[in-house]
Amino acid sequence: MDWLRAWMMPPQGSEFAKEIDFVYMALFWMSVLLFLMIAIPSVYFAWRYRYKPGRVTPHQTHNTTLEVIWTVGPLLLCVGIFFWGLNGWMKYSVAPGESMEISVTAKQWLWQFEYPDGSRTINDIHVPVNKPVKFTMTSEDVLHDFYVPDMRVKHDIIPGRYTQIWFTPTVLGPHNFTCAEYCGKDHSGMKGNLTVDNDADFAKWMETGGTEWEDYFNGKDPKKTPADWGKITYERVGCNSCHTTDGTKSKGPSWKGVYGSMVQLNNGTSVLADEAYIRESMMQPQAKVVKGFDPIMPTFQGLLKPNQANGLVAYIESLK
Ligand code: HEC
Ligand SMILES: [Cu+2]
Repeated sequence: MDWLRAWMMPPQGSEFAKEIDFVYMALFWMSVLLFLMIAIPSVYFAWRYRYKPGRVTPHQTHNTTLEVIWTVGPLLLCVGIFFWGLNGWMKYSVAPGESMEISVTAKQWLWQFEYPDGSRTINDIHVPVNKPVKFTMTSEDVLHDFYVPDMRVKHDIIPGRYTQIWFTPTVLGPHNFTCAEYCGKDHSGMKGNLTVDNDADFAKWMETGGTEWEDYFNGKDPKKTPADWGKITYERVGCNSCHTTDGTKSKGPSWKGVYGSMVQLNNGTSVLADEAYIRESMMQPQAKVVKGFDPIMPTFQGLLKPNQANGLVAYIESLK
């Protein structure tokens, strides 16, 4: 009966999909069976005991055996189905600890995603195959609902609250997701694409990150180089409050022309500004202090996601 399932349901893209379809099809066939068990005798009896002049209906009180069977039988069936469903629900509700976490912010009428490394995307999700992924979701405005049919997951998103879903994708390639809670004028356009990648493609995708949200709203090209990410990070985490990129001295030295130059330090020595030096300056700024400046730069150890730190290095490198 696989053809029937395939015809009734979207493709199966996750481990949940198989289990949920199995429960669903079992309930479907039970319903078909019960329907036939009631409908066929009803039609038959209506014909068999139809009105005939002179036919007298015998007096019936009850039949204890029959009544016990048709009460206890369905009762056991329902209790069984309840525990079956509960078991699935428990699994569905609690994500495994090793899940990759993606934050979801829904708003009228688009989806914003943020990855553990700080990459952000709009209406576009990439996940690695066969690894559990957890979505922590909230809304900026009204009720929305995150629905990924192929994965058989769906959950309300509520402003001011966080809800979660998770799944383990098993089928490579594109899958759809959509908003499943009417949320206003463009609700029907609130959808996007989830791509399940193999590990190599996923790593490659993570390196470039996704669409920057602000750019998306300004209608700009979503593809970014690491240096582009560095420029965004420079502004976002506040390096720009002490560093300029045009050669002007601020609270800290300008980044223009630093990369590859010999930097004079306050201890009288000098050092080549290579990638290692730039990284050390971000993570342990007091290790080597530039001559003529106070050691006021805070450490960014633990505050920068890997893709942000890589981006900053690339950005500084690009400022010839
Ligand atoms: C509160 C001000 C302040 C902030 C914010 C700040 N820096 Fe600095 N930074 C300095 C100062 C002052 C120096 C020079 C003294 C020293 O080396 O510690 C410096 C030095 C550096 C150097 C070495 C530059 C050279 O000419 O050799 C690098 C690289 C650097 N910072 C990167 C960063 C990055 C990346 C960020 C943001 C993630 C950042 N800084 C944020 C104040 C700041
Ligand atoms: Cu919506």
